[in-house]
Amino acid sequence: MENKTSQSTRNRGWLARAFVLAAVPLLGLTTMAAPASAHGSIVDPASRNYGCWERWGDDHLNPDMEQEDPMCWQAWQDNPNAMWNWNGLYRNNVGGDHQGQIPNGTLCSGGNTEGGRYDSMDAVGPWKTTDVGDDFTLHLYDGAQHGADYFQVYVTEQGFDPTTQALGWDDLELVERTGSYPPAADSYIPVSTSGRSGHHIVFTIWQASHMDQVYYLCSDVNFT
Ligand SMILES: [Cu+2]
Repeated sequence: MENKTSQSTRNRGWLARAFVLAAVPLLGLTTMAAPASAHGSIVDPASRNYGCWERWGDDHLNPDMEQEDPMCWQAWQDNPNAMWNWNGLYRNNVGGDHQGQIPNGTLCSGGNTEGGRYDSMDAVGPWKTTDVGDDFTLHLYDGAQHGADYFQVYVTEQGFDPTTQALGWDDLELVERTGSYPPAADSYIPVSTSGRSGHHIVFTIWQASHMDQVYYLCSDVNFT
């Protein structure tokens, strides 16, 4: 009896190890996949899909996510590639006509770009926020080092409620338009705002320099 129990314990231990070993190459592939399609995103305050990737990328099947982080949950359910390709939320050949090409209600998905891969980013609800003050700095991480012709940074007007309202152009105030940035892995964009409190959306347009490629990035913040 004793032997049998310890045999069965050993077997379970072996099975658990085998499972971990089997999972490691899969994780490796996922990690390897990112640089191949590497572009970039706002990593602080985190864009919606970067935040969901950062918080849950190594644990995205955890059912606790549904309660703890429901907006990430719906995003992972909708299409995990929105997170694995957190750096690929862009449109090409927009010709500077951002408002014409990105309809209201689709700003956070770049106008349903990439065949709708990022549509879950437009979902309305309690996205996790990053605390900021009136003056804060956006951090763009760009593995491809495209540089920028400019960044345009918008913040939702006070009174807009991201947890109940779909985001449209009329909800936004332009708070920063920069000049060009040289190619770099890390770029920083200082922003000054006033008169806001609570949950807001920071909407960043990154016009890359290597070609007409534009990134549309929603970051949820909490003005403290
Ligand atoms: Cu790119």
